[in-house]
Amino acid sequence: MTVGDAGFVRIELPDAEVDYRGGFFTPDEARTLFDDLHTEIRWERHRVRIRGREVDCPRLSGWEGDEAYSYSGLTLRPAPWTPRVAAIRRRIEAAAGQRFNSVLANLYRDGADRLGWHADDEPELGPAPVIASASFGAPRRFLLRPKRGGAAVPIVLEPGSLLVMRGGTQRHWIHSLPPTRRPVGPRINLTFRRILDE
Ligand SMILES: O=C(O)CCC(=O)C(=O)O
Ligand SMILES: [Mn+2]
Repeated sequence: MTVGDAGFVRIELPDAEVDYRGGFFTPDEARTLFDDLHTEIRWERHRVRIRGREVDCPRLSGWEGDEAYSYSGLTLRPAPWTPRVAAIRRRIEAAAGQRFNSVLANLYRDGADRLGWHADDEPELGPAPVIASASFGAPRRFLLRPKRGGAAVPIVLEPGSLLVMRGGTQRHWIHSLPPTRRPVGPRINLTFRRILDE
């Protein structure tokens, strides 16, 4: 592992660029932001289409941004930026060196809430999407696994941390947020993305 610009640690994975920075937000900021985001985001139970069947997602989600976005067969109409999320976006843009025009927020209410294996590789994100993921609340294990097969690599996403995935990460790897039997409190995650123009 190497510590690079702005305190990011490079997680060395073949054909991927994954950088992690713990303490991107101070513990105080992270606690306050958790409470504010919990109250201010328009949380909904999204439904996705899996093998032709619509099912409830095992978590709550909110979408903010400039453009509509399709995700697992559904088109999401974003809510306007809340001032808090817009301010977080500016800070993350400066650290990641990338502009974002949308964010998917996830609320994992307890250890049963989860997100299955996927890549953020929708065509409208372009060939090498930059995804910046901020975490608040309970720490949870995030897994990355090569698409061609192989062992999963765990990263514990601590509250106040920022994870940035770029380059070939979405093309060559999938990721998930597995459930846990340990008693854990709620966690909020914001994943900033850039939807490219047609
Ligand atoms: O909750 C997380 O850390 C992962 C979120 C994610 O992968 C997504 O929203 O696409
Ligand atoms: Mn994802």
